[in-house]
Amino acid sequence: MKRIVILTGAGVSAESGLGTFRDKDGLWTRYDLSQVATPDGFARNPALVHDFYNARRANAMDAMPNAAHAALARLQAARPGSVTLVTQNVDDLHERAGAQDVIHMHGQLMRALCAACGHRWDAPRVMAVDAACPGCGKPRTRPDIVWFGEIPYHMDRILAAIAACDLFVAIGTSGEVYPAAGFVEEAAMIGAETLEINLEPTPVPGRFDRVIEGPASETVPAWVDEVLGGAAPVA
Ligand code: BV8
Repeated sequence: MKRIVILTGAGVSAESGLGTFRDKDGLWTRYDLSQVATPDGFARNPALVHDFYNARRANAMDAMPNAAHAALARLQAARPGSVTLVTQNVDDLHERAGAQDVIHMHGQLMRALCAACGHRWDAPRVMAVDAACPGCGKPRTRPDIVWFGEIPYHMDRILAAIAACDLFVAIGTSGEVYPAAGFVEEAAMIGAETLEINLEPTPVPGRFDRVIEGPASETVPAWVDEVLGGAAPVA
């Protein structure tokens, strides 16, 4: 049984209506990343950061998983214990499509974190700057999101899964943010096959053994059918 590690990015949620970051009208073209996705930005203007994440949380809550999310959940269910699903996304669409044990390396919109005591809890739909932490009572709440300059979550677990995998698949990610962008090299180094599924190939030619181009809601279900059904290769 092939051990598969899958890394998803914003492209897998694009067809659910959630914006990507670096596409033409992406989030980073409308917001200054340093103001809303860094610890300094939060220290300088926590209200702006909460507004940014409150808007994205509402979008995510109102969005529906798409066929790509459903196909990945189907693959996991068909291959229990053989599929590790890592996501850079902070939405919960993988879970709402039925995926289990999703590894959110950049945190989750639906979780809150206390900057004073480290307590975590389910985030309300709208978070406020002066909301008290349910743990310590201090008004230091923040979204449980990994910002630029912060250490991504679950790195040991992710690197261990990559070190033991037969196939690494990157779906809907521009491969510009590290350390996630370096996972494909880690996989290639231990001799795993590498596959990219993206609307258009990322700019580094030859970074992946194989590339399947097209919208995730079409290419991911077709790829999962190929893996499960032994259907003819998609591309
Ligand atoms: C860290 C939360 C130390 C916020 C995010 C070298 C080594 C280590 C670090 C660095 C390094 N060089 C630079 C750094 C620092 C920095 C970094 O990488 N900067 C970049 C900008 C150069 N990294 C960090 O600060 C990280 N921390 O390094 O700590 C360390 C070092 C080593 C080991 C451990 C610790 C922390 C990074 C996390 C930042 N937080 N998110 C939030 O979400 O609000 S990152 C942010 O970018 C999102 O999480 C997002 O998921 C992520 C990646 O973006 P993508 O998901 O790829 O989205 P993007 O828009 O870029 O691309 C969309 C893709 O989808 C495109 O390819 C498009 O073609 C495709 N697509 C579109 N539509 C579809 C589609 N595909 C299929 N179907 C479609 N329909």
